[in-house]
Parts: sequence; structure tokens; C-alpha cells
Amino acid sequence: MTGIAEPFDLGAYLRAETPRIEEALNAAVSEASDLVPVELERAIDHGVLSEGKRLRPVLCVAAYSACGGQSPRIPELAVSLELIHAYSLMHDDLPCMDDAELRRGRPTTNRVYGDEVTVRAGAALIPLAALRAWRGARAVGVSELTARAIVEELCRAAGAGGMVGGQVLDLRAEGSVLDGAALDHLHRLKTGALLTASLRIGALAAGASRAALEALDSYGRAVGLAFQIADDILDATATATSLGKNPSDADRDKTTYVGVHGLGGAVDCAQKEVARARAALHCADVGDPVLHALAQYVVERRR
Ligand code: GRG
Repeated sequence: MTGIAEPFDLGAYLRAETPRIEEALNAAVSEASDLVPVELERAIDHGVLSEGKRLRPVLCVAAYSACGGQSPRIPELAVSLELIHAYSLMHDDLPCMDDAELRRGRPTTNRVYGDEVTVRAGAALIPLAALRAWRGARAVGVSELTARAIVEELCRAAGAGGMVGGQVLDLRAEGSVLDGAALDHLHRLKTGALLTASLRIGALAAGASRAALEALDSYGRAVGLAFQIADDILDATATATSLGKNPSDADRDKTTYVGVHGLGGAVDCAQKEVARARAALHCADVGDPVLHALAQYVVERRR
């Protein structure tokens, strides 16, 4: 694992860690490129390799290390989460969903390659991600039983009881007013499930104790909400240029944390979730500086 200077410098950690993740992501994408027609290959490159924060693989790698994992091949597993995330963004930007023009500072995949190609390219990423999870898990040296549990974790988080289910709730809720509990539920599924799975997969790969897994689960649930609250705050306050995407919550008549709590209230809620996340680590004695810093990063990020 990368050496970490004290006091902890998350920027330096991310600069050291991200190239390993990018390398594994490039390798995963080129594996698919050999199998698909050229227009799908280009759409996959556009959707996956564009400049994202790579938060999900970073969380996975951080959880793995925090739980004592030692294999330098962990990025090969961690990028399975980014493949699922990238497909979800590509499909989310389609006209039948959020109908967006801009993503990660560039025109969305469907604006460049068309809706049909984007649907197919996104769909191709789902089995690719499951295979990557399996192979990545085996590459870091876990048993077949643990590798199966890891793939199951990924599929469950991405599916109807997680991200897809949350997206359905989100689409259905457009134009109606949700209360705070319904908003939390929607985002725990839509955004939180994959973020939590990122941590759990890292922990499972490291052979974490039940207590550590439970702590990371609670940390993930809190970080997931903090992340989404920050997303709503950015949507209400930032520009398309700084965000790399068009703010859209007001146009799509969505209930947001800013709408429910006001701007100041939403900032307070996000900070409470950060404290909750850190407390969860503390309870299980997971004194990891990266996870501590990442909890604050999700609410301080600018995009
Ligand atoms: C079939 C109903 C159905 C759904 C398909 C489209 C979809 C699956 C799910 C949507 C999931 C989604 C878009 C959740 C939003 C999560 C979110 C806030 C994304 C932004 O994440 P960042 O900020 O993005 O980590 P970068 O670009 O940095 O990777």
C-alpha cells in the first residue's frame, strides 16, 4: 500500500492510488473492446474512461487496506464497481431517464454515439463488471466461496433491491413531493447501495471480521447519504462548467435535500452523516486515515 505522510494528505493518497485504478480500468475496457463492434468500443471508452472521480474503486481499495488486505492486484477487483457505475451514468443520461447533455465535462455518450449504441454499450458493461469482479477476486487470492460472495454483493447492490430499484423510485417521484424518510430510502438504494458495496467488497476480499464488515456497512450508509446530500447542494449552487454536468434537479422537479431542509439545513445534515460515518469506524476500531478523510471529501468535493 502507498506510504501515507502524517498529517494525512488525501490529495497525495489519491494521486498515488488513482493511476493503479486507471491502469486496471483501461485493461478491463480493452478486454471488452476485443469482443464488440467498433462503435460500441468507442462508446464504452467514452462512457468509462472519461474523467470521473473513481470514488467507488477508491473506497474499495481503502476498505481492503483498512482490513489488512495486502495484494497489489486489488484494483483489478475494484474497477468492477466503476464499470457498473459507468453503465449507470450512460443509461441515466438517456432521454428516457435524465436526458442529459453533459457528463464529466463532455457531451454524454448518447449525444455523441446515439441512444441505441449507448443502450448496447451500457448493457455490455454489466456482465463485464460481474466477470471482472470474479476474476479480480481470484487475482487477489480469495477462495471461490469468497469470490462468489463478492460477485453476489456487486449484483445485489446494482440490482432491483439497490441501484436500479432506487432509479425506478427516482423516476417515479419526479413531479411529486417526498418526505425526508422517503428521500433517504430512495438514495440509500440509488446511490448508497453501490457505495456501500464498494466498501464491503474490499472488506470481503481482505477477509475482514464480522465487526469490521458491520462497521464499514454503517460507514457506507452514512457516506452514501452524505454524498447524495452534497450532490443536491452542488446541483443547487454550482455551475455546469464546475460540475461537468448540467444542474437538473429543479428542471426535473425532483425532491432534494436542499428542498426539504433548506441549504443550511442540508449542509448540517451532510456533516452529521460524516460524523456518523467516522463514529462507525471508531466503534469497530477501524482507525484508517484514508476512510476518515474520504468521509469528509465526499461533502467537500467541488464536482
Ligand atoms: C433500468 C431503471 C433502470 C435503471 C438503470 C440508470 C441506472 C440503472 C441507475 C442510475 C443510477 C445513478 C445515475 C445514480 C446517481 C449516482 C450519482 C450521484 C452519480 C454521480 O457519481 P460521481 O459524482 O460521478 O461519483 P463521477 O463522474 O465522478 O464518477
